[in-house]
Amino acid sequence: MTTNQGLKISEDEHSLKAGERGPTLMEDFHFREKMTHFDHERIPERIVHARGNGAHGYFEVYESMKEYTKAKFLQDPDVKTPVFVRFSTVAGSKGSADTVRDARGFATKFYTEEGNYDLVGNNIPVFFIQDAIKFPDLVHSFKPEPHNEMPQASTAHDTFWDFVANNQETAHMVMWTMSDRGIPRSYRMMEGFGVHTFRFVNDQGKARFVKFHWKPVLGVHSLVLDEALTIAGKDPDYHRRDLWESIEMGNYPEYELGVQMIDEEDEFKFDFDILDATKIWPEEDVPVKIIGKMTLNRNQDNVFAESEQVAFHPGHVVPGIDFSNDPLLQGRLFSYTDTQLIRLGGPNFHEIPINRPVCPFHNHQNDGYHRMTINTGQVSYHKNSLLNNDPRPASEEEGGYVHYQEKIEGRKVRARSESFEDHFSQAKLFWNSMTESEKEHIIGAFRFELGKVKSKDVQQQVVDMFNHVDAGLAAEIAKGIGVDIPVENVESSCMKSSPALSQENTVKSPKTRKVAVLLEDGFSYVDAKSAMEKLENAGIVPEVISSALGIKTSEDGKEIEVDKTFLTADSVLYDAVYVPGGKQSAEKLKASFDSIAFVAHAYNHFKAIGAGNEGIQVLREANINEIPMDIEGKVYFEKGLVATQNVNDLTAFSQEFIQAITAHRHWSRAV
Ligand code: HDE
Repeated sequence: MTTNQGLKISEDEHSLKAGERGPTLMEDFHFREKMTHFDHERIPERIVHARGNGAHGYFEVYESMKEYTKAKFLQDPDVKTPVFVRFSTVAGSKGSADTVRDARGFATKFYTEEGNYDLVGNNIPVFFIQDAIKFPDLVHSFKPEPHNEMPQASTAHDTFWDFVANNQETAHMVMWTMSDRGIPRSYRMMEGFGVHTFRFVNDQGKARFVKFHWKPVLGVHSLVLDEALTIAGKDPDYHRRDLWESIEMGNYPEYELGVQMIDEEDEFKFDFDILDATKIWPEEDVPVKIIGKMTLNRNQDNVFAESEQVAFHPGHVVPGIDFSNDPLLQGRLFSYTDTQLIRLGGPNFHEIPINRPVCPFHNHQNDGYHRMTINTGQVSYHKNSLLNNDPRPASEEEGGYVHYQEKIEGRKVRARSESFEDHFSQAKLFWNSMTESEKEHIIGAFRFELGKVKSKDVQQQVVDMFNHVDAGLAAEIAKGIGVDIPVENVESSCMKSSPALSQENTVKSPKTRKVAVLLEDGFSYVDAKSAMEKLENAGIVPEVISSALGIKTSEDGKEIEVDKTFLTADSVLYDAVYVPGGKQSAEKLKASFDSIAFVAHAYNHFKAIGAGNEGIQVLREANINEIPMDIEGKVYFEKGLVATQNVNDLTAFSQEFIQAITAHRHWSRAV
């Protein structure tokens, strides 16, 4: 151990004192250095997206995208481009819970040989507002209210909904945040979207409009609201833990990159403006071309050095990727560098290891706070003769970035195009695309959020606003929060739906799902062990939960180690529950409030539940009575409940159970 000057430290537990019981001396440089450094450990948290965590990985393109873009990292399937991804919530502080209802940030830094490219996206493909000048207002409205700093990490309060009702361009994104997308099951199971319209430019100079999509290989899955709220207390780190543990276990998160492209000539062919960030390009109209895959395979070494200090910026582009005139994007292009200057303390944040390009970089920018590199020599300006004009700009052929020469004509006005005026058609499109259970969740979310709003007037304004989306939705919200059901018929006439928007149509996979196996002494070893092995073979992760840590012994004297207890675990932290047989074990579980609550909550949260032999009685004790008494020698499978009685071979049971887990949730279950 040394001081920061490299001096070896002989002692690190006692400050230097005048006598053993005397005052500390000013000359104690070691104490002063240690304490001063500690006093300065914090930097300002991000104004939005403060709560986040990341991982390293790589990106590979499936086939050359030369026809569409000259971006080097999209040319060669043999090239692995290193990436760092930071996932985040938007509203909460750095220490807030992961599972709050919110959009999630999904920011990717590609360390390409042509410089860093940042795709700074969200898990929702649209945004609340259309023009960046409104961003400070939006953020002020959803942050804790200034007079009492409440509530934390939540939009369920008056100012946010007042903003919504008075800025109705928010309608579409509000539908998304009130949907299941607002409470993802895992960072590994959510989509990412670049949101804005960007441009691809190929080496012939031909440009196309492009939108970026990340599609998780495990599909898009969510929690239910009650579960998300409980997890916020039981494990506020739920999403970062899930990401960390998956990578540690070798279950590397994977996302395919997709692009939607529109030819420049087709810019005006749509019934929405493609520059409007409150609009999607429905996938059925503009297909998503899958072009590559990102794999996250390495956890960070130090969260501060990496997640906290990483500086993303939508303006970090490479040749072949350019901007559009989306007024939200244009404003972002200013804001991100500006925020890093205060957050990271000066203009040299590109020298922080996580932000450093992997290719060489040199220019005449010098000095400033925290300069790391030592610029040598006499010359720090361009053009010069003393250094033979070095470094000099590169031509386009040499890889120099040349902005796409879009022809612009117009008058300077503070205005918005009329083509940005329709706020409700796509909100309705989203609603039309939901299944019945997804619609119920949206209604429930509105009732929860607006139920916490104190102003009756704001509540009524919001209901009246969403009457423009769907009269049935507005009426259901109104009933739940005790305001008037609107009578005016102003519902959007949009009849379209987009199956790609419903999570019911997503990829379903059992891989990496967590199953709690509840048992006590006297459990059936065959039930527990052989089912667990089969689950593991399907990529599922079972954990044994019991009343105490240590070893549990089966009815035939075999041992199993307990992973967690009813005190340290909870059903909300698992995707499914399994109760193996064994008379003594089942009796003890039946007599315990904790184990009964565990099973009952899993049932109420629509999760797969498996039970073998006496384990079925534990389900009955939890008031789960669907499983008939006479399943002797058979496997029962209905609404995510899978049970078996006196069957020697658990293959069929395990297969059904795995299928039930794969389904994610069983909405047909009446709760
Ligand atoms: Fe951001 N946003 N944003 N944003 N944003 C920030 O930059 C901003 C927007 C997004 O993990 C800030 O470094 C403006 C849309 C992510 O480090 C700040 C506008 C989308 C992250 C900022 C938007 C995003 C940020 C705060 C309206 C999805 C976290 C700290 C024009 C496409 C990145 C920081 C990370 C962070 C400004 C809207 C995504 C203040 C002005 C739309 C994922 O610069």
